[in-house]
Amino acid sequence: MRFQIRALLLLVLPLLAAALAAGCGSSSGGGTGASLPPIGMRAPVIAGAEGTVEDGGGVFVVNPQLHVGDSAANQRLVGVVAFDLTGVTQVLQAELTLHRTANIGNALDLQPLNLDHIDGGGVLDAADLTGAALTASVHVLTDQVSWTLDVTPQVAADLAAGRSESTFRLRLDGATDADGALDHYRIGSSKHVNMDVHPVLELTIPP
Ligand SMILES: [Ca+2]
Repeated sequence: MRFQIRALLLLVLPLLAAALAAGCGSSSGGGTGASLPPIGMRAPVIAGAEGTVEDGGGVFVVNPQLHVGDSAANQRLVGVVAFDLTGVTQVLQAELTLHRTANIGNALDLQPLNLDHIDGGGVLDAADLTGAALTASVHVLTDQVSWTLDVTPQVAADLAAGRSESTFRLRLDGATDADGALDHYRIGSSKHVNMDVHPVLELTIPP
């Protein structure tokens, strides 16, 4: 009889322990996940995919400012900023901040200033000016010193499409006023000596 009881206990106890462990696991796992807050992070600028592109093929990646408007040769200039999404799989919120550092000539004559979402491919090239936007004029900007812009749908679209970067193009509505003089906005790039004017993409991601 004693052997029968012992055999029964040996059979039942491991099953009971396993059931308790499974119950505790699911309970504490759910509680822990629910209590963690979202994470805030800054996506790094991709230096080689950021800069100014000139109609006619000029590509400028080292300047401390993006030039958006036209050149003295009456060629359109657009600015491009790109951010590395490596390691990011989901985004709850994305906020892009840009800072104007100067207006040269009559840039305001070529307004408004448009922010396009483009597929930049991780490197600045002439196609960033000529290529069709993924979404044109995501935001139409008024003349301010700085802009803070919601780009959550655009970053989410990049992640959904498997792109490892988010790229935005700044362009004025008018290509050129053909006056043979520089007319452009200058917007801080990540190469500017003043870090306060660098472009910033703040992400909020799940824990
Ligand atoms: Ca001009």
